[in-house]
Amino acid sequence: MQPDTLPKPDAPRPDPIAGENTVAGENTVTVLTAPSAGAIAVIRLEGPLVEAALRRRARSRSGKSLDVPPGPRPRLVRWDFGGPEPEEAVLYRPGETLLEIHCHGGLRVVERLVQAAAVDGFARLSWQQWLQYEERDPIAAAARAALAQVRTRRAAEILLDQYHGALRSALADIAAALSRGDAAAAQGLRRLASRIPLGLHLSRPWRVVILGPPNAGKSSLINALAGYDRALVHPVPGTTRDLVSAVIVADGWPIELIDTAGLRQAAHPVEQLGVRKAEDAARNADLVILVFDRSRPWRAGHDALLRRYPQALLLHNKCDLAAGPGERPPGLYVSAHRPDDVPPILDALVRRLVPDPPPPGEAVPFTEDQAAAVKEALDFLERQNPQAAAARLRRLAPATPAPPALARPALEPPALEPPALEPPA
Ligand SMILES: Nc1nc2c(ncn2[C@@H]2O[C@H](COP(=O)(O)OP(=O)(O)OP(=O)(O)O)[C@@H](O)[C@H]2O)c(=O)[nH]1
Ligand SMILES: [Mg+2]
Repeated sequence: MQPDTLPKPDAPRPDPIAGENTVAGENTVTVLTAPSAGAIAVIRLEGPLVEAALRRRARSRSGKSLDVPPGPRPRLVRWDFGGPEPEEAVLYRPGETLLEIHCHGGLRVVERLVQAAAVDGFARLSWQQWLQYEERDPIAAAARAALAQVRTRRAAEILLDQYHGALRSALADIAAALSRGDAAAAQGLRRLASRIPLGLHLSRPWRVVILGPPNAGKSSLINALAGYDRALVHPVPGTTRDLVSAVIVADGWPIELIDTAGLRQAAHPVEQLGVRKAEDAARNADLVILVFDRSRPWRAGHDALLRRYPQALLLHNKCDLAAGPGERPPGLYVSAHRPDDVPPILDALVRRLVPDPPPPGEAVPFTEDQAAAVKEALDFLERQNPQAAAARLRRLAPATPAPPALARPALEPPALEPPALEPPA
């Protein structure tokens, strides 16, 4: 039998991972839809207090109290959340202690319904916390959370592979091979580590910073690559001052392009600030593109830039014009004014960022925690300690996917003192 009285605020909470329920014994409220305004929001109530909340808040059109037994059929009700007018909602109650409220997706409506649930004794659980309970496998939980952030289908496919077990089984295989003293383990572990940069970028675009002398055509290039006029273009050198970014997709990978102020000893203090910002952005970039104006003479200062950014991808721009004097280092010869030059630039970008894309089903670590664990395991192995390496990997993916390794999320206490509900009829 389900308890029907509200918990005392200081009552000890039961262990959330003791039972089969996602948060056994706990009363929680979670917004399952995206944290922004939408047409419909889904609010999930879970716990022994669901029945009491229903009795308190579910009303018919005429305002009568409604019985909503568990079952597959959704019910259209008016949800009396304590406001001037009850809110129309569709209720779905798949189990005794589970209730989904599908209501208007306006931010205020959602917040007021959540607050009403808090008054009824339900603690707020973020969707990320809810996933950790819901998914007993921490890698699957992390994959689902990351999937909510991805921008491209290709990134989503890789995360879905990890959700379905690619990373989990690779970790288990490598750990077993390490324990056996199998030499193949080292290779597997190195391969996994080599996937880390890609994995961390699946839900966070690569950052590519476009640098070069003033007037080289940097802003024209970001516009050409983005496919729209993102940045101001002007014949006067020193036009761009702040960082201007555009997120694009190239070959299925999310890439943030950042246009910058032309690099020169600027006299104007605002331009100086822009140059400093450009250099800071380049320090944190995954790749720098250096753009030079091919119609102008090649200068010693350009060589200095090459030495400063030796890994940069070089573009010699304005190739539709006559070439300026001077021998140039190898690079791509392009024109920001020629649409046909865009695909080869994107190809070159992608080859630099993802030189070896993973085949379908390949294991890819995709969170900072996973990356750290793989790197630590590699460290242990290099220090001739394969058993410690295996143990580190096993901690990342416990053999039985029960989540005792998960820290129990801190639950917010109910916002207000919960009023008593009537005892069951
Ligand atoms: N003919 C030709 N002109 C170009 C090309 N790319 C840019 N331009 C012109 O060069 C001038 C400067 O272009 P921008 O894109 O503003 O150059 P920038 O490097 O962003 O300049 P700053 O922001 O001042 O550093 C503009 O008049 C552009 O139209 C090109 O490939 N061919
Ligand atoms: Mg510019």
